[in-house]
Formats: sequence, C-alpha cells, structure tokens
Amino acid sequence: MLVLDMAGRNSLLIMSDNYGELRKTEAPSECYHRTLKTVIMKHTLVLLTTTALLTIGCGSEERQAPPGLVSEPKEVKTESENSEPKQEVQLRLSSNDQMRYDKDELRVPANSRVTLTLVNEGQLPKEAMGHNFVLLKAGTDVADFGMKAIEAGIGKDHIPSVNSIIAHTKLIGGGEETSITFDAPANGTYDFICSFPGHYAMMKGKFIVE
Ligand SMILES: [Cu+2]
Repeated sequence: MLVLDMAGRNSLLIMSDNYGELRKTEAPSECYHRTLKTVIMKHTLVLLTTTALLTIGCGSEERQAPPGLVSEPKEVKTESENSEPKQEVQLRLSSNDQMRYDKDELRVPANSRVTLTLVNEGQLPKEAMGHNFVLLKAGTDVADFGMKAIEAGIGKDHIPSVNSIIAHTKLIGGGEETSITFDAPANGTYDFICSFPGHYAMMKGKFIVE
C-alpha cells in the first residue's frame, strides 16, 4: 500500500539517511584511519625500537637474541650431562718378554668408563716383542682376527681395519706403558688379546662386564 507506493522514496530517504550517516561518520572514519595510522606507526616504531634493541643486544650479549636465531649448543650439553654419570674404573695389565699378560680375566661393572693401563715390563723392542691390548666384540673369530692383525703390519701396530674392535691400545715395547679410556660395552664376556703376530695364543683373556 503506502509502503509499496513510497518504496522508491522510502529507499531514497533511507539512502539519503545512510548518506547523511555516512557523512556524519566520515569524520570519525577519517579519524579512525588516522588513529589506525598512528597505531601502525607506533607499532612500527615499537618494532624498530625492538629491532634496534635486539641488534644492540646481539652485539653486546648473545643471550638477548630471540630464541631460534642463535644455535643452542647448550641443549646438546645438557643432554649429555643428564645421562647417568659413569663409574670410573682403573685397570692395570702387565706384559713381559715371556709373551704373557699378568691377568687372564678383567672385570668391570656395567655402564662404567674404563681406563686401562698396559705396561710392558720386558726389555725387548716392540718390533721383537711388542704388546698391545685389543678388546674384541662378542662373537669375533679370534683366529681370523689374528690373521688380519698380521696382515695389518707393525706400521699399524697390528691393528687391522675391521669393525670387531671395541677398544685397543697402541703397541708398546719393553719398558713402555700406555693407557686408553673407553666405555664398557654391554653386559657380557668379551675376549681380549695381544694382536702382535702369534701372541694371541698365549696372550689372551676374558673381559667381563657385570
Ligand atoms: Cu704381545
């Protein structure tokens, strides 16, 4: 009825009203934009200031740098520090010109760090009566290892390039001594030998981790 007839005008009025409102709100709208600009500018300033501070911080103190930008080797350190402290074990093994060790059994607790000192109480040079200590992985064929040790030669202290060695000392002659430090392998019984040609038949023993 009237609404229908006046629909066009009404809508015009509404438009006009809206326009009026728009005009009215134009100033606040501009103001809003200005406010927004100010806020953005302030934020930019804050960002710039922060960046500047961070840059200064980076220069003077690395700790000021945001996380992720600087590598943190501390993490790795902490990890190793967190692992159970190992029990230190000292072992002494003597050898002589009679092609003998003074022990045929060495025992260490599980998860220990072993420092083994090998002493050659003989007088013969290492080329004639050299001794070493070679700890072999479980299941190693000692005879086969002995052959490879001969092939390795004295230049390599008769240590063959194989993956069946847990730890070994260098080859020493009469009157010398040498030490090695290694982590005890898993619980079990392992062979240790002197890898100088022909010695392992006499110079051998059991290394027991318990
Ligand atoms: Cu030997």
